[in-house]
Amino acid sequence: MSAPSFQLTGRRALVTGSSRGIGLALAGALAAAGAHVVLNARDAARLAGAVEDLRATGASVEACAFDVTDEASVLAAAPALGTIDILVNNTGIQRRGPLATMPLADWNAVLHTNLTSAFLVARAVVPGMIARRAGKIVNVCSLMSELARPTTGNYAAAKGGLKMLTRAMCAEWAPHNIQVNGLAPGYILTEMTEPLAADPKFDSWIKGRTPAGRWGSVADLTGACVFLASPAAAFVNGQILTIDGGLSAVI
Ligand code: GCO
Repeated sequence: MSAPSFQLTGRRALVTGSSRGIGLALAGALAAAGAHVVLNARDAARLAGAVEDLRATGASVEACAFDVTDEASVLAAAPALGTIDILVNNTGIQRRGPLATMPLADWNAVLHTNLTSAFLVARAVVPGMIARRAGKIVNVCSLMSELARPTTGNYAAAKGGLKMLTRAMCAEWAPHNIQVNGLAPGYILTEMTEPLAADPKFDSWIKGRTPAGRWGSVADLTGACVFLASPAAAFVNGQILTIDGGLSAVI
């Protein structure tokens, strides 16, 4: 019986929203596992810096700047992307506020960026995966795909939708040997959560509410992403792997 392979050598991986934070960490881990990674963001200058940083670690990496929320931008970028064997739909924003007074612009921005973009980019790369009868899609969902808190209604709706989009993609694309799964980070220290961690009350609540007693780091997410992107997960499909220090397991 051969050991399961976590090797990604020879695979090309696109990670959306990967100029910083979780996306850049996931891209670095996929590269360390042997993949050639394509970084993506709208900001070409920030992307160039991320490419240099990753290349300095020995990674095989390139950049493709396009707006994942814009259908025309995604379709225009598709030829330049080349073969994509692994897609990580990571792009996400947060626009917190009470639903009762939330501007439609804040609702639309979060739903479009965190949910519709995953549909647009997957729709662009999946024909190649179907043709090759092989592919991996990892949608970066959230603890908020299952749990909500006040002022994040748009984000929770988008991430809940992304969980079900993951299952819908599984239903349609698993017959083509494409494994589609989700990663659901809990409270991870990133630019998005910095204001929360800086609030002593919220910081203390998270540490008390999380069995592991700490915030997560982007490094806590990388192993699970490599696993889901690897041959070792060939029979894992439509699953959401939650990485939250146990927060969603307890009351
Ligand atoms: C918040 C946070 C969360 C985290 C993460 C939790 O305002 O509560 O931004 O939404 O970003 O998604 O899983």
